[in-house]
Amino acid sequence: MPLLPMSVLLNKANAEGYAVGAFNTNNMEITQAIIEGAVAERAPVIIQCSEGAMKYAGVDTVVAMVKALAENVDIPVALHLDHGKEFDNIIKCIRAGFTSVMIDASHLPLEENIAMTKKVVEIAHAAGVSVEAELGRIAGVEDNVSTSERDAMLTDPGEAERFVSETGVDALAIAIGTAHGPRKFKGEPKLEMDLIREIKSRVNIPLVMHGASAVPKEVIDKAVRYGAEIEGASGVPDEAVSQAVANGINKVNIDTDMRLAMIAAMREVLHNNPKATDPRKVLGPAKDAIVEIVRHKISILGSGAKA
Ligand code: TD3
Ligand code: ZN
Repeated sequence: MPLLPMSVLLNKANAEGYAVGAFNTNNMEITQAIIEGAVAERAPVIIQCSEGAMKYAGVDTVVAMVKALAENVDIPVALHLDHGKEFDNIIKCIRAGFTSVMIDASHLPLEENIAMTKKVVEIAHAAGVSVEAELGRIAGVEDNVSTSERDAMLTDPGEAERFVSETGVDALAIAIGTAHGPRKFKGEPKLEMDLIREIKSRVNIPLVMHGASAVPKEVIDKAVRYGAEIEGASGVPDEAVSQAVANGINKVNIDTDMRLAMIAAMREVLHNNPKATDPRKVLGPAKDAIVEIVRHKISILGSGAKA
């Protein structure tokens, strides 16, 4: 199928009460794995690309690759820019054929976030491209936030209501206590489930959960067994993601789990096959490991058999 605007996938998910998986890519094997996993589950899927991935792979390469793979399958696929911070990058993606962009101006004061988001919505919508924006702050890998800092970062429901009505965004990323990367919580995982409900009751548009990787113990153990050094690993348990979806999340972002699965598989193959000289012998199993992650996530999100 040709690529679809992300709002087509998310509005259906919102109406039917499930979430679409949004998986980050930056090369061919990852993209193939995302599509393969989604096809196996008959699930709509979002392939997303960060500004870092644009730089790594080249925006035209990403578009050509995703289009070629999506056109050969019969599930709905959208191509989305993840955490767009530079206005230039957003325009580049729209021109290159992305069907959705995220404007992440969450680091700016509310008024500036609204103004910037409004501007992107006007341009993107004129091109038939969907827009996701972010309100509240989702911690980064290296951020070491205290409890009071964490609470200050959470999305305010009143602000969310105003933000959505003034900007006209198609989807809103909210801060509910997650963080990006493989070290999300210092102690027990703590997510604001009631906050999701509260925001949803006020805006009723598709809500987005960032930092949703589970950082599975078996994947970490395997990576470590073959030489990786990963300290303080912690992620969002599967049940918490399912509950977030039940409370109103319709898009769930996953990157770290795929990275970890890929690295663990590559380390295992290289360790067990010191004589291997064919990169496909390493990248093939890495791809298969990502397919497993994608399929498992889809089963948690409820998007299987929805294509
Ligand atoms: O926006 N993303 C993907 C990029 C984050 C860098 O890893 C997410 O929200 C995914 O978060 P996670 O939990 O996979 O790190
Ligand atoms: Zn994110």
